[in-house]
Amino acid sequence: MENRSITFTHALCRAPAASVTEGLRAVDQGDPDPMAFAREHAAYVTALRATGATVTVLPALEHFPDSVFIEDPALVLNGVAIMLRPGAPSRAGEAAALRPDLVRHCAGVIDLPEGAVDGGDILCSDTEAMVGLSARTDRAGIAALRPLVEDLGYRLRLVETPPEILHFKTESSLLDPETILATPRLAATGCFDGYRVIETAEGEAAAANAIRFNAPVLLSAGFPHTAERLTHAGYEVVELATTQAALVDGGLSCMSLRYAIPDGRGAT
Ligand code: CIR
Repeated sequence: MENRSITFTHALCRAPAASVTEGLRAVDQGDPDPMAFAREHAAYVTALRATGATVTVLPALEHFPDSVFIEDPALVLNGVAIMLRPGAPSRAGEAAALRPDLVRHCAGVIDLPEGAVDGGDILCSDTEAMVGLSARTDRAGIAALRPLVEDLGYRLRLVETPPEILHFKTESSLLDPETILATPRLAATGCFDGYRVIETAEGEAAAANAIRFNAPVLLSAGFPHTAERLTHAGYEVVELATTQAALVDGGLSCMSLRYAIPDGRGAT
């Protein structure tokens, strides 16, 4: 079976703030422990670096409890950053706070002019960006994003994030250019028609927020049946603890902006 690798040269992460205890969540199962969060985050950064990528960890932003989830305020395509407009009021300022870093790291920076879009609602393949309408991402934002994405050589396809799911990528991830890992309920919407879909195992929906980062698939620990499915399909699986991020509705994809810069520009 072909498992074409996706090559990322860089990732940007943000250290979790002590204020992550005030992070947004749909259901309160207790606050994350900042020290434990920092340990899990450090292991995550180590796993990204182990693939050979240059990983920059930006300093924590105490004013923004959810800022460790750096995927939400920006999208990087072809080395160009699009500053998004996070849909939660407490997160709206994260894009402006991140912008100077992306000016330093990326070939260009473009601002989404209107609407609301969270990066967690954008799943990119080699050719298209699937953008999920959700409580955080609205039609005005998707309409404003479309020409920006198309100018960078991608199609934009509007999809629906089912109402009970925070972000489209809470329940899906790209494993290779043709294959998506998704929960059965998201796959059942038909939005992945044309892709090969590997479904998470029963009771393991939270495993869907994985990332293919160069050779390995990084998967949250504690989902043995989904791990087995991926291994059986030929993927190298690296399991990482995400117990603290999960308490504030986060997972593996949310904690990095992953991109490729072929000539090493921005390699700091
Ligand atoms: C939030 O509700 O915005 C954060 N507590 C979790 C964000 C997770 N981000 C993501 O799925 N891309």
